[in-house]
Amino acid sequence: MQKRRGATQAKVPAANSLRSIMTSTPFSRARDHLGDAQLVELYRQMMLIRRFEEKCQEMYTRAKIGGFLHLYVGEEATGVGAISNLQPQDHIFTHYRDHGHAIARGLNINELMAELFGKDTGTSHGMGGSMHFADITKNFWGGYAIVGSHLLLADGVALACQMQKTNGVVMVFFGDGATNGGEFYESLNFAQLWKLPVVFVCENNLYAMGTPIEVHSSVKEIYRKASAFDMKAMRIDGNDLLTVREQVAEAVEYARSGQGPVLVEAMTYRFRGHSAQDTQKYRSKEDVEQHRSNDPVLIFRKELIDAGVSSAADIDALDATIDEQVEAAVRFADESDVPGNEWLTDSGIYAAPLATATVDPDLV
Ligand SMILES: Cc1ncc(C[n+]2csc(CCOP(=O)(O)OP(=O)(O)O)c2C)c(N)n1
Repeated sequence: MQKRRGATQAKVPAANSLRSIMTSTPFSRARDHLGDAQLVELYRQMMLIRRFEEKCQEMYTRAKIGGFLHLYVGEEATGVGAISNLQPQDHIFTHYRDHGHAIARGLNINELMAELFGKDTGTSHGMGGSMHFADITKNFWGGYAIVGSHLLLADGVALACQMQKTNGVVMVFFGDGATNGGEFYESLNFAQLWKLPVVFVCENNLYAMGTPIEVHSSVKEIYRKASAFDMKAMRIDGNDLLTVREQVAEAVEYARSGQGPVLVEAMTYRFRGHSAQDTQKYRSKEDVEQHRSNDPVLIFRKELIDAGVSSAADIDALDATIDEQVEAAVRFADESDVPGNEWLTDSGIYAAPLATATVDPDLV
């Protein structure tokens, strides 16, 4: 059988070996800057995402959750570190691997679990599911299943922020595979041309479904793709929470100050399959195990304990609280009702259209 073009090329280095060529934020510096309570809070968010998703996998296996389920396990440091830099007036768009971003933005986990269970109490009344988490009260615009499509929406909201002078920044998350589509180039071009306040965060987990990056992209260092548009870009260790936090802070500040967009390439790895149904024939168990030794949640946990920020007993207690919260979310989802039929006709997709919006003439 003929080999796929590019399949024999050298493997992309793992995130941990890239650490040596990327600036890593010293723990002590971050501690001085953030304080101990904030460090523990960042850990709490990562562990909440981890436990929530492990429970999702279990509930999927028990057929409590249907449809697709794309887990973020292994990539938590990128989402938590990046989103921790945002203000309430800022906006987030993301792709179908959206659980981590939603939790980091503070969406209610009871409502998120109910959304996965297809219940009326879910964030979208159970009609969006795993790939479409959203909460407009938190400027969390979703969860999009069509690869790359939401990058253009991010530009649109950033343009609104710019025109309305809200001082808001838009952060948009996507994978390495999305950077081969036309929407990626359109959105970068437009954002740079109009100096839109967008932080593009590419979560480079080395695979687009079962296709390794060396097979799907002619340029392996995604951040270099920004150079086609003279855009500021950086490649960072996405598994190092404090590095993500510090580097993305710079990107957010740059965008907020009106200097224009930034492309951040965060090197990371997903420990689970592309979706819950993935048999993962495209990578070896040994590869996955090697990356698991660079688990961002466990590494940060150890750093907190070693530095004396928190005792092992206190962290264990925090983990136990998180487990209880996740169990409570499952109970809440289980006991909630499914949406009624009125959703189809009164406010769902067959409802009468909204009144025509008026446009402020000062903005056009
Ligand atoms: C326009 C479009 N083409 C194809 C698909 C099918 N598809 C779903 S996920 C995916 C891979 C995307 O990989 P990547 O952007 O690297 O994100 P990751 O899943 O690794 O987080 C593809 C091709 C899709 N959803 N939308």
